Amino acid sequence: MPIARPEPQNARVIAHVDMDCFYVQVEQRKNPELRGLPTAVVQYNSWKGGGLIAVGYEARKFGVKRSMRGDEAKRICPNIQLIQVPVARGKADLNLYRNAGSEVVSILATKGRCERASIDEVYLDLTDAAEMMLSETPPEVLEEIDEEVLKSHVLGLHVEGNEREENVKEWLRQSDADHQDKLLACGAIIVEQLRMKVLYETKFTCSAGIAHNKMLAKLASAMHKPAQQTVVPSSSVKDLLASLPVKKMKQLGGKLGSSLQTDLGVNTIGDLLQFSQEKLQEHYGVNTGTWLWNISRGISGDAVVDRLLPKSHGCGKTFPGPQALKTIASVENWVNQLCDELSDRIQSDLDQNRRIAHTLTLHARAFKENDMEPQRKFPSKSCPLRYGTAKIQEDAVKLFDSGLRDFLGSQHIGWGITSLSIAASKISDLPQGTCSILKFLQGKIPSSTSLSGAGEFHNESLPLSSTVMDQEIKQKALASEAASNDIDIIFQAKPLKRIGSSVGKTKDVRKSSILKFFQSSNSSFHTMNQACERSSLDQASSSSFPECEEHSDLEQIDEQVGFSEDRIDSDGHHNQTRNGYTWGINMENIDPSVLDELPMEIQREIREWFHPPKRANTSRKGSSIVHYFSPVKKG
Ligand code: DCP
Repeated sequence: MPIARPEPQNARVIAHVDMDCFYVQVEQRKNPELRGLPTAVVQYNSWKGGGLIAVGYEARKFGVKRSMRGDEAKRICPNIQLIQVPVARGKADLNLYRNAGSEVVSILATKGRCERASIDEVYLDLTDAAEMMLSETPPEVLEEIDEEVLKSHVLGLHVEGNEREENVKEWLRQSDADHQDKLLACGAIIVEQLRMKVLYETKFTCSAGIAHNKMLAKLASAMHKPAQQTVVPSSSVKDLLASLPVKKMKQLGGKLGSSLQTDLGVNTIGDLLQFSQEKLQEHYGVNTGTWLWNISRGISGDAVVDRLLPKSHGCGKTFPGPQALKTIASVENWVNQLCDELSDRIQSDLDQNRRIAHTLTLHARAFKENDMEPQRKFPSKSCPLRYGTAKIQEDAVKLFDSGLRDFLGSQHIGWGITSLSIAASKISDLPQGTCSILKFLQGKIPSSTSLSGAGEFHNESLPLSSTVMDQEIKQKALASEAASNDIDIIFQAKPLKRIGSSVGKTKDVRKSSILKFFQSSNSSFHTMNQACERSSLDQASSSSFPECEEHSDLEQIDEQVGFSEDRIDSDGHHNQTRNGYTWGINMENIDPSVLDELPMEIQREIREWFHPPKRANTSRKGSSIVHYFSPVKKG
């Protein structure tokens, strides 16, 4: 659903930068002999020459389009060079293109807030840079303006033939323009500089739109391609939208756009102007109605989100027609391959960017054979993500099994899978300090002891259903899952012991920062451990099942992963208890240099353990954590 957001009060300068025929450019850079030749990149599946996924501009002149297959493209452009997308694990491998996109992003991100919107497009908020230019070196004082900036298209500016560049120059330098237009002029100069830098450093061309909001910038970037830029002054917005077909607007390509056409007779965005806000709200609800009213006037307050890295990682494969997968074995084979790729990607995200993903989701498209009822959708299923290829594969297969059970219900009929995809989402930064302390611990704790500790938390296996009856078990398992992923890795040198619920004083752990830290960093410890001890942990957790959920319940699942109690027992040991399990911590021998590597809030909390506020019946005898934290003392 679109969300209506009002424009902020002060004018912004937003750019949308989109690479030109991106995969083709990447292939041409790899093989410069292709430069200047009509070129297209085709899918892995080579049926009828393979489906075209990227078409170079030289080939477009012959009428070659993305919807064509290689054979058809060859018919209308016999010299076309068809390059097959790189292949790995039996499917397209997009890493070459992803990495090329990252090169571009790192250049674009130097001038302002940068949001990577897809593999080859980026939004930039250049407001600060434009304001600064306007106050320090406004275009009107510039002796010269780069020729490339003068090639900009300024919507609403009447330009003819040879005077075009002169007119653009005049527009850029007009001293009597309003502040908004002056900012856009600065934006145009900044974006051109960035585009030139991208070209110089990566050899890629890109096109851009420069406007006061994301919606208008995106519309504009596609207006003049390749290697050009388009500016949208406020005075041109009405004309731009008046003739824009509704389906061209982002979020209106689907059902909502169709409804506007059939139910309201609206064909262009400009047609929406005839409806009052109330009328639109009556038809589409308050939020969507307001959004429609706003966009018809070029109003869109969406912020450029600071994001250089993808929000999630996903990989999928389609199995059209006769290729549909009809046995569990064939599905497992593909799930395993997809998981293999996903695992590599989240691992390199972790290694390169120190980010961890928390949720694993499996989507599929399926059909039932001879099913007379209307086809049900195959439900998407999710579970907490455990790092390590084998675990991801194991969990994904279980998600599939669960989805298939729901899909088939009580029917015993044949089925087929026409597409499979898995995704790792809920990605967050690894907290500072986590890496080094875990490396330290890795070096100190023999893997065999880690097994004993982890094992105690992992022997509850779960049914995959998510019935209410299972809630309690589910909570335990999720907690257990979190424990195996997080804390028991740190405190695992000794087996966790069970203590009675009456031991010690209790406090609500939801208020505890260290527990919040452990909770929010969820699988990070597990992850780091994994890098060194994959196999031992696999063994340790082999009996645990992921609890899976329909996709819509992701939020709920994350909330359920938590701790139940946090205790100081009567011997002065700090005990963390979850679902009846606890471990004892005595702090007196913790090496302070190790503490320095923990996040500040955790350091504070642990230091408080060193010097706890006076309380009755607490002492600090009976160390156990010393074995895990101190590099010098053993046993
Ligand atoms: N892509 C794909 N399958 C699609 C659409 C696109 O694999 N159905 C890939 C190939 C494209 C890249 O994504 O090169 C970027 O897609 P764009 O829609 O931005 O198109 P191009 O960059 O190829 O061309 P243009 O210059 O028109 O933006």
